[in-house]
Amino acid sequence: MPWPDSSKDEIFSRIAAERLRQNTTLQLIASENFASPQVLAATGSVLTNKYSEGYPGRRYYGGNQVIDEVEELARTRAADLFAADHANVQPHSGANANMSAYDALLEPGAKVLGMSLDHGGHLTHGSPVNASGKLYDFVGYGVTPGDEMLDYQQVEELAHRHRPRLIVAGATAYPRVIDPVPFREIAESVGARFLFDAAHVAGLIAGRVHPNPAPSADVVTFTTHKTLRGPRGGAILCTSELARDVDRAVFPGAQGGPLEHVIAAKAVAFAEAATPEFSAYAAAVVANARCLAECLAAEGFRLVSGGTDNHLMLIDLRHFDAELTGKQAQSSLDLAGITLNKNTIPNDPRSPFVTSGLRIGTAAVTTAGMGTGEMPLIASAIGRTLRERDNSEVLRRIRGEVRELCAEFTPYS
Ligand code: DSN
Repeated sequence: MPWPDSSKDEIFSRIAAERLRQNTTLQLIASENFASPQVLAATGSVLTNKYSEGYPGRRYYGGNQVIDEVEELARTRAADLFAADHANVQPHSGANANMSAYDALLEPGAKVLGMSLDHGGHLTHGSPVNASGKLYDFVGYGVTPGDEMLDYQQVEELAHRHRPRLIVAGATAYPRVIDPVPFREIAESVGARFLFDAAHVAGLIAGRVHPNPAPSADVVTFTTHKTLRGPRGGAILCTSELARDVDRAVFPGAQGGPLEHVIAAKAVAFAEAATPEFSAYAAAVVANARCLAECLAAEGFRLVSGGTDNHLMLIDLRHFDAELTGKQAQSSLDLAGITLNKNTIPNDPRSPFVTSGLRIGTAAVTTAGMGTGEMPLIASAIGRTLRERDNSEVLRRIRGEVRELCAEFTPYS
């Protein structure tokens, strides 16, 4: 076959450079992970060539016999993994999954409760700069001013005051368990639907270390690439009653041709997540997060809510150094080979581009094989980097230590 010779395309040297970066620096972004070689193989397969608008058995193009089997496997595995009636595995992302779920459940202008972005929610939970906030009338709830735990009482009060059509639970920067049961009860008490956005904790739910929202929620949305450790993408679970509306909202409502190579990779990840090894992994992610949080507290950092029950923690930097912003801290840590992200903390006086906080997650380093023996080393490296951030010699030394640590725990050797 006379393929063009693009093997020397500089893109491939950039991919090699990114692999080297992932192998030799600490990946602590709470929404990232390392997908398995099998997930990567499926994502890079010939399934990328196929158009398959529609659903298994009801496609707009021919030649979908194999694709139908792949997508059927993916949706059956997803539904089984979370004990849900129905799964739609076509959303290209978590944001797409949420917008399609809203479209299935709501009329434009409908009142919705969601967690405020600055308290740990997500853009698609009604931020005014996002389509969710423009199309629907979101009211935000948050964490308590005292213990910084999710304020279920506020959710209940707001639900009774505003009588929303939908209550959304779930977060991107909240370090505690979100209990679906009180949300279900509050939603029922006001006749609202209940959507649980499990984007961050899907792997912890699959691994049975966090409560499964599927039996309580009308709809569960999630991403497949965070703690679940699959390819980049989204998915929706729902009751049988809502299956048709959800499917129609994804296609033709929001998307065209599904990415069947990614759906195949999702199927691989769902099967991997159903194993006892994955449950052990999920438990290790949480144990590592708890250990890292304790070690960071010992370094002088204040943790929002005092710790963590999941895969992530939020540091309030003001306690450590009143002058240090999240933006500066992220840059200094990057120089030391420690990759994480600045993040607003509840009631942050600084803007989302500057912030007073850092978000740190343990999903990727746990996949790489690190355990509670390595967490004190990571906490120490973070503490020393931020204390000595103006000393390039110290940062260079820490960069060397990080490289040595990562050499023992290489995800893609
Ligand atoms: N960007 C994701 C995160 O980092 O949590 C949410 O969409």
